[in-house]
Amino acid sequence: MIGTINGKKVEFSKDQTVLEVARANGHFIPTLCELADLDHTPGTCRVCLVDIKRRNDVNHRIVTSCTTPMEEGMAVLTRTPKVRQMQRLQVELLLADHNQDCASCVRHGNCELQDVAQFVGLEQTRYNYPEFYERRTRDYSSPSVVRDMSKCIRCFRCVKVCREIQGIDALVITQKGLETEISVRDHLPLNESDCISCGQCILVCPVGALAGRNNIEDAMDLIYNPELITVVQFAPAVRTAMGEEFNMAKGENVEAKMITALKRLGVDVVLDTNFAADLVIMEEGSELLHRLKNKGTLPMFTSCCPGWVNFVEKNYPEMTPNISTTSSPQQCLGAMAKTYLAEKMDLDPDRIRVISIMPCTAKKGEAQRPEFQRNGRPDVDVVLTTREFSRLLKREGLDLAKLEDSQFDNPWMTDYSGAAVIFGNTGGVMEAAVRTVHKLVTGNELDAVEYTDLRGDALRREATVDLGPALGEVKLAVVHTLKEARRLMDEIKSGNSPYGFVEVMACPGGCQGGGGQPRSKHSYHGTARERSQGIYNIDKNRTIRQSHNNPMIKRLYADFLKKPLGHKSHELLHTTYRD
Ligand code: HC0
Ligand code: SF4
Repeated sequence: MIGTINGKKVEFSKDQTVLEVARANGHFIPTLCELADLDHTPGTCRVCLVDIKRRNDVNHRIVTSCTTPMEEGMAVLTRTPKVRQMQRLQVELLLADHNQDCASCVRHGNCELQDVAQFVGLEQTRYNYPEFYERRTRDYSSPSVVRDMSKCIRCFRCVKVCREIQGIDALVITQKGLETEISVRDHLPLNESDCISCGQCILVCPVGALAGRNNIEDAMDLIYNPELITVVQFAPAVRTAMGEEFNMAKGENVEAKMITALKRLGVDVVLDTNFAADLVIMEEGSELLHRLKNKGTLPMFTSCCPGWVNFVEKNYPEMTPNISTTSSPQQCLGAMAKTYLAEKMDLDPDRIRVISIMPCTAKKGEAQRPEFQRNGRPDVDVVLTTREFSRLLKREGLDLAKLEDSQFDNPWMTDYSGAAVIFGNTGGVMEAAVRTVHKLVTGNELDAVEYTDLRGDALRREATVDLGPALGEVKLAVVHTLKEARRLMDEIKSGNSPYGFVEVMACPGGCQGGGGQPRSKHSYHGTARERSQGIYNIDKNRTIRQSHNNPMIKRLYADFLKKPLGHKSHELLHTTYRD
């Protein structure tokens, strides 16, 4: 089919909207509710206005381009004075009911409403009605996610993500007309609701209505306190996403520049969560074998994703014994820093504070769990997301892209295998576990290191691993998104599940798609492929690719832990989740 946009001929197929055809042909139309790759019925923000004239029309009319199908012979104009004036008015109306305290907003400089206000040439807002927005809910109950509905523009993207991608459905639309609000189901505070803190809603929020909890000041208080020894760890998936905040190539590994940045900030010890991922494989792999040999609770679930753990506790409490007792790498690293590292470096454990940089909002809640406090102190003191750490660097005047490279210089807890870094992708924990479990059982390394059946985008992947005559074949499943996890759990509950070991990551794509990662403004997970490939490339280039071959892990066991599942491991690296 053929029509025109701004006088230029365009070809399109039936069922395409004016917005889609315009976008495909390089004509920019602003939007605040529509989001590419989110299957979402838009039409609420009304800023995507265009002028159209159908084939048999006499007059032009102004319509929303996201809801109007492109038709044969249709002439579309996107930038007429009338269109610009109406778009400007629409943005003014949105701002009238929007908290205009932009200077202190977490999205300042990165807000889609600001972008659109600039695009339509708004120089002054004529309307501002605090009596409307001030009475809207501000909810600071969750350790991970802050809801400030005084900034909400009711685009409904968050409702869609929580319902359709995660299958949680914690967010609902309440009231009507001017009173419309996005609420938490049953008007509960977020921390008492079904929300599992994954932060996916934050990734799609165009404004500052949904944000990660801000712990930058808490981290600075620790780093700039001369009495304290600050230890910072960063997660596998942070290093291939953080460059996006500094205009670096998508998927580029910025680990070496992050080390420099942390040193410049005055951090005392820089460690790598990857080291602890290798440690987790030793413990969790041994735990799986123990469960298989002793007819323990199966299938065993991975425990490293705190959104998933929250989900099991809230929805399937009877299955918490299926969750591996091995703590997540974040928590294991904290526990080791305050014991093993303190011993090796002759540091006073009471003066050590651990800060994590994570791609995940739920990790903030994980660090605060009572299970992970020892002698009244948490193993991990403060968690920053990738976005928060980027903001911290920017406000300290550090441009990651311009920093020189540094190497880890701590000799105890920094080395990592390729198996550890792939934890950041969906399927990575399972693949890393298979590499080690195979060796533990058979004494031989796997012929092919890369277990490709476990890779990919499918919401569920399966594989079978042969663990020899004594244990036989074990069926493995890898799942991402909680909607798919719920399906799997219902199968297990009804006795229709063949699996022995299951990895679940709450966020699409695993941690690389975590709710604390940089946003892609015009799509939901726009850089997932590059981030994920970046992670697999790091694995490919590591000399050591199995957790059990990491020399620093070998030394940790020789000098301190003695053996996996030993007494010290149980005390420091294992936990029981409560129902
Ligand atoms: Fe992950 Fe992790 S892999 S959960 O996604 O297991 O957040 O990157 O740090 O803890 O290692 C997140 C990422 C981690 C943990 C690790 C695990
Ligand atoms: Fe839903 Fe996740 Fe947002 Fe909670 S954090 S409201 S579970 S999308």
